[in-house]
Amino acid sequence: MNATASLRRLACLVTAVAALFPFAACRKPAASPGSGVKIGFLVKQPEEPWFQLEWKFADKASRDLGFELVKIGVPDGEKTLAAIDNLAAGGAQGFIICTPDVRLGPAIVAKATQKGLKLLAVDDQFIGPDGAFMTNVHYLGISARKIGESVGGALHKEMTARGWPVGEVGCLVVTFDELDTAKQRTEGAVSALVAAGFPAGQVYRAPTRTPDIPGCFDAANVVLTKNPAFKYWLVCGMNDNAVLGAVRATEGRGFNAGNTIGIGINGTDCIVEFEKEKPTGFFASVLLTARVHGYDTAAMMHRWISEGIEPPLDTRTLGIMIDRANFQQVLAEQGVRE
Ligand code: FCA
Repeated sequence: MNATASLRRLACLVTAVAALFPFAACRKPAASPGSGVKIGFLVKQPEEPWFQLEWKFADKASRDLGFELVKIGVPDGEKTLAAIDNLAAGGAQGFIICTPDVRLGPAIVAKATQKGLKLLAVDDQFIGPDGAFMTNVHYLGISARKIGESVGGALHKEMTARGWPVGEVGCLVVTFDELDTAKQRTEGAVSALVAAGFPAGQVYRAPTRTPDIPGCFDAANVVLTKNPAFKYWLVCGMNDNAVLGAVRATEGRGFNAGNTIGIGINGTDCIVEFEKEKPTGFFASVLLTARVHGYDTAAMMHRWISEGIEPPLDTRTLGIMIDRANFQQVLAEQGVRE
């Protein structure tokens, strides 16, 4: 058989296979830039590297799939509702949001419904007027408790490897219980730590007023002042910023990488810390999947708008532990860093 004949045979085969899958053959092409699909991506803390990375991946989805992405920082309720109005006025068909306050859920849903916008909550799940999760709102978040447990387990493992005398070790947990994903993380960390044998009476919770480095620094300082006897500290919290704030507080009292083990969550807000020449008490972090939270949510919304395919109601993601030894390789593998 010559080349032309085999090409012809191949073409017949492709046509026959396509006939078996009519939906595949007829699938709408991805929306082109001129397709008019416009999607908002609203985040509560645009200054946090985690959210910048979500946006970066959402931008990539908009380029790959050919839609317009509108990124808006929404630090409070007023800005959130105004942003949704603006999106609707600008012709958007849907938006993804990490809300500044989960109790805004009902107001956000009402506004989205009124304006005919599709809605997907990311990271922080809406709470309804009855205090329960709004499980009818599409949501993609992390498996918070499991991730927290991995932090607690890793803290215990590292403390044991270093041979620290347990009686001289305190555990500082920066909490932010008004946000359930934060509470699940810190409770998961404490329960795994205690299950591994760490004394529950040596765990100190430091409730922060604001989920940023200065707030967590202040909260941690209160605990450190009240408990000056410990020679070693384990540190955890809802995310990298919580642990960074607490580690800075331990440093203020003369602690360092030799007697502090801090493990964060996000894996994105601690890169600068890992790049410092001298190790600090910030020992490791769970790198979350910003690609899934940014790219996949945007792609889900795009598919929903352009093809009518609804995303799953509830999606949960996991993470990978990174430290100074492996962060460069893992960040490259995960597409966070080239
Ligand atoms: C929350 C936190 C963020 C990030 C995200 C997955 O929104 O505030 O830092 O951890 O969950």
